[in-house]
Amino acid sequence: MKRIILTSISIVLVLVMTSSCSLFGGKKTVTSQTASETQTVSQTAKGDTKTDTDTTSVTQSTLTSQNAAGTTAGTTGKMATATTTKPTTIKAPTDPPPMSALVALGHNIKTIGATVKSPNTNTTYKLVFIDDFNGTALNSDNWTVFTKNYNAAEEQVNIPENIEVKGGYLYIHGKKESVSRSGQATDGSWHTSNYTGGAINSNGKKTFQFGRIEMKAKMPYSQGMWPAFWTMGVKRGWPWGGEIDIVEMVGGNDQWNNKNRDGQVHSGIHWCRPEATSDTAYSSDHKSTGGEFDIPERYMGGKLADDYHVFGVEWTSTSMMFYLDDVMFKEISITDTTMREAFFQKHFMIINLAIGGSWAGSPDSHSKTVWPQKLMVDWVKVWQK
Ligand SMILES: [Ca+2]
Repeated sequence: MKRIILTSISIVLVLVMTSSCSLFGGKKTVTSQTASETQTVSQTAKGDTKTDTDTTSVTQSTLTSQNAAGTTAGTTGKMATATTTKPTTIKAPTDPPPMSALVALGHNIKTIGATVKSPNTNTTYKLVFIDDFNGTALNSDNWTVFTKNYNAAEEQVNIPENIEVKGGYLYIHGKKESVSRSGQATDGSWHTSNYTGGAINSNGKKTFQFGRIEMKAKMPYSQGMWPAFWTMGVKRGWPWGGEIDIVEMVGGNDQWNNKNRDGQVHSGIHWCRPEATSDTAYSSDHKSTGGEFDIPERYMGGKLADDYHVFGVEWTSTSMMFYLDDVMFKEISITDTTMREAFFQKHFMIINLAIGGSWAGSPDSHSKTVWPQKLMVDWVKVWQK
């Protein structure tokens, strides 16, 4: 939801506000080193209160994922059998991450041509792209540093100095600086800010149509952070070319009393019909849909920033399946004729850390912002048939 312009922001806000409470919509059994434990969790959201008993069985060093049936509205039911088991709180962050926590579906595979089998479609996919962010600089064969703001509502200035590759990770830093800088957005508008973020994209370098596109990363957190891993089509500008938001997160709280957004993933798509003119493409012809996923730890104060996660989309000729750590939480059909251009062309990837804006809210606006912040990416992978 990056290239939204002011006239379409309300659509996004309505989407966010009316989204269903997918509380505990998914479940993971995270294996670690401790014994079984039972935990009772109470939660309140959008008027609903429910109590769940959390029973976690622990085995050795594997991670399995399931979705609880019936809790993910709008999906088409490729979920595993529902159970009442939910995960224990994921362990406190370690840096670098414990690879044993993510062993499913080729998370450790780094060899081009190696295969995995999708749990969503049973399709066998080959690894066709990986950037493991080794070395000491961004690989310019894959990425370009982008210094404009994709959305004019973003408050930060994107600077190259905030893009860092070190120790096998890409860092995109988010800072509050002592000096004010000038920055420009893609719509040509200028702004000044003490906040700095960063962005990279693979436009003209690495582009893909269909497959599984994944990022393993640790999110930033707190008010105003707006990290995202997303794509846009190469053939036409936005929104004709389409947008796939593999993951977005807006940190802190918001004005609708939505607490601890640091534990909530947003995914979705934007598009318009190919025949739309520029008079309507950004307004009445702009379409978007998506879904949210709350990590179970959200209601115990847990954040995406507490650990590394794999954020991905499986993009086929008929649907987009969004998943977190291999748990699919939202499937969107792309068979609608208005989508025949947007999602049937190659897309390039974008990783960025924006700050502020109408959706995220300004730093310190609804809760305290913690500085500095960073989006920390272990790898990006693309798998295709
Ligand atoms: Ca890495």
